[in-house]
Order: sequence, then C-alpha cells, then structure tokens
Amino acid sequence: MKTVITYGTFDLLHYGHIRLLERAKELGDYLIVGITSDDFDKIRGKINVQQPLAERVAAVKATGLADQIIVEEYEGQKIDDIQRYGVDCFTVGSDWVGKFDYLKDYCDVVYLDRTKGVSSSQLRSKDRKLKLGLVGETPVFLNKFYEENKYVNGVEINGICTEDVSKFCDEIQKLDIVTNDLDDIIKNSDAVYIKSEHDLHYEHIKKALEAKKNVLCESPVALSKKQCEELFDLADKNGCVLMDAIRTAYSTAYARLLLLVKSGKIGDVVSVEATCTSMKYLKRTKSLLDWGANAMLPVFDILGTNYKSKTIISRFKDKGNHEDYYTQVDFIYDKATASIKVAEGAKSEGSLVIIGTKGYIYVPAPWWKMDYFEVRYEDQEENKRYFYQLDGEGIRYELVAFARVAQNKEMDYNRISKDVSLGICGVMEDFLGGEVVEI
Ligand code: C2G
Repeated sequence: MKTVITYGTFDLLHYGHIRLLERAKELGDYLIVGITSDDFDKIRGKINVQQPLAERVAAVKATGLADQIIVEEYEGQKIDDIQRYGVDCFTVGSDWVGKFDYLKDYCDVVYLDRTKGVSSSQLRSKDRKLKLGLVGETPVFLNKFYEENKYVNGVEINGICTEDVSKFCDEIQKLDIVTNDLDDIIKNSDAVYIKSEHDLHYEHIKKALEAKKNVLCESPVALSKKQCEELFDLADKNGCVLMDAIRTAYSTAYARLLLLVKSGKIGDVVSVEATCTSMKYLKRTKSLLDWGANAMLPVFDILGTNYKSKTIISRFKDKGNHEDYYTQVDFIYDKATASIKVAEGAKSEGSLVIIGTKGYIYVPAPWWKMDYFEVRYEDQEENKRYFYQLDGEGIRYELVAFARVAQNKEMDYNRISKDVSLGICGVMEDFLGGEVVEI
C-alpha cells in the first residue's frame, strides 16, 4: 500500500483544494491530510483564516477524499508524520515548489500544479472590502498602522483626515481621500480608525456613529464614564460597532495568559502590577492618558472594574494641562489589589506581574507587546514558559478582529468589553477632575 500525505489550511474549501486532494489521492492508495491548527496558522502568518479547525476538518472529511485526517500543529511536524505513518509520498501545490525538498530524505516529494483563478484570500475578500478611513495627526503610528493593514484580507484603507498629510508616508499621501474635514472621511468610508488627540475622541466617534459608521478608536474612547456610556448606546442604537483599540488584547500570548489565570493555574489572584514607561516622545508627557488604558487592561480583565477604592498618585510637569511625568493608580478590591505605573517622564522596567496564592505570572518588558511569559512557582521545577508568535505588535490581529466584528457582526471577536472601556474612562475622568494625590 502506497501512503500519500498532504497538508493545508483548507479555509473556505474550494475547487482548487478539492482538485489538489483528488490528484494527491491518485498518487497512491491511502491519503492522509494534515490540516493546520488555528494557532499554527497564526504562528506561520496566516492570520486571516475565517473558519476554525473543526469546520475545516469537517469540510475536508465531507469530500470523502481523505482516508485519514490529522492536525498539523508545529514546525517540522511533517518529518514526524512521514516517519510515524510510513509515508511514501509527500505532495503539495506548486505554489510551494522547492520549499519541501528537504523531505526528499524521507519520502518522494511531488508538487502538483496549483489551480488558477481561485484562492481562500480571494473568497475572504469577496464581500466588498471594508473601506477604512484614518483620523489623526501622528505619522509615526498611522504609517505603521497602514503597513500592518497590508496583512489583513478584506480591509482597504481608503483615506485620511489630517491637518498636514505631507508628514505621512507616500502611500498615505496618495490615498483616494485626503482631507482635513471629518465629514468627508466619514461619508466616504465604511468605518474609521481614530488616533486623534484624546480630548477629540468623543466628538470624532460620535460623528461617525451618528453617520452609522463603525469605529475603531484608540483608548480611552472618551474622558468620562457618561460620555463613554453615551457612545456605546449610540453604537447599539445605530447597529454599529465601537471597538476600543488596545492591541495587547489581540495578542495570542495575552489571550492565553488570561485563560491560564482564569483556570486557577496560579491560585487566587491577590495582585496585578502593570508598568508601562516610554520616553520616546519627550515633547509631551501625558503618561496616564497615553498609557493608562493599556496598563489597566490586565487589571480590569483579571480583577474586574468593581474595585472598592482607588488612589491616583501623580508627579506633574504641568498640572493645569494634565501633563504628568509619572502616574501610579492603586486599586483596592475585596480580596485583591492592583497597581499600574505609567510614565513618559520617567523610566522603569515595563513588566507585568500577576501574583497568585499558588504562584505568579511574569511577563517581561515590553509586556504590552507580549509574545512570551512565564508561570513561576516556589518549586522552580514546576515553572512553565509560554511563547506565542506576535508579528507587528498585534495591530494586524486587532484589524482582523475589527473587520470580523464590523462586517459580520461577530461580536465575540471584540476582546475589550464595554465594562473595561467604561472602567478606563472612569479613571481618566477622576484624574482630569483632580482626584489626584500630587507628589
Ligand atoms: N491549492 C491549489 N490551488 C489553489 C489553492 C490551493 O492547488 N487555487 C493547494 C495548495 O497549494 C495546497 C492546498 O491546496 O497544497 C491547501 O492550500 P491552503 O489551504 O492555502 O494551505 P497552504 O498553507 O497553502 O498549504 O505546509 C504546507 C502548507 O500548509 C500548504
């Protein structure tokens, strides 16, 4: 019996895939199909996959072409599988020609012509692409955001609303819509990404939601709980999406860290300590407004937003203008405490530590772009290390999630709850309202 093996994602199964499987089957008597796991696809850069593994397995199974289906989960697994299943022939489409020649040491390698005219990424974008308009003044970040979107199927950045577009990269300067009129960009886009000054977020979001456009906005989305509540109510009323853009929430490592905490891996959480410092943009230091939301994310995700009390402690550069060199916010909960330390005018180790009654989780700096963390115990033999590939700081994953929520209303892709957004806006409101212990 001649055993053949082939691998793929097989997302949105189409005739190109089926023709490949048919020809693979003809190469022998027994066909094994390896289907990539969701994590493995993300790690190898396929971040736009629409269907979860179970659906992809079922679709391949329904073709009746596979004698056996396995899951491909890690780099190098093909060698293990070829040896484990006594494979005589590996085959894959010609878009991979040369990439698997190393398998010739273990079995025959056959590249089959790829079927022209169809691909999963085409199918993913078959619904009209989401036209996304940018709103903001910071070229450093918006240029990066533009680059990141190149990895996202189904979203096309079609314009920018800014005062001076000459500061931006050439591609942004050549966008269809370049304006300084917010109404322009809202009218001509399906959705907007807002990275304007914090005190303009509320007004910008409100205009977009009133026009029934979806919004992805840097956090905080507003500078008071009331305004935040009002924006989410408006989004609900108009059937739109308002998504808080804290990209940490979209990194696999962060999502897995939360699952480990919630599964009791470190016992009851007694403290969350998050530090974010950055002195890159020294010309202004709005530490809490710029970094507070990111730092509060793990606090509110793990301990919730119903703290009993909080103390905001700030060292100001210009109190009247709410420019703080350093701000610390200490939260007291029923059975836990939390402390965030944020600084654009001071420097510290940007780590995240989650303290539990059985052990603790340590995320090294810069934890907000995490791809790695450790679960540590008294007995170091029990320590575990976790690594999850993160490309581009997580912006592309945030964009994929936003597109899913905005286009298909798949709300579970929005990793930041309204409760967390409200909690963040509430702290900002108290800070701006002067509820601060000054040092
Ligand atoms: N394919 C094809 N014609 C198409 C599209 C895909 O012949 N129009 C083939 C691919 O070459 C591949 C298989 O169908 O052999 C599955 O394609 P994908 O699901 O896109 O997965 P891919 O990541 O390309 O699979 O490690 C090997 C890779 O997993 C190969």
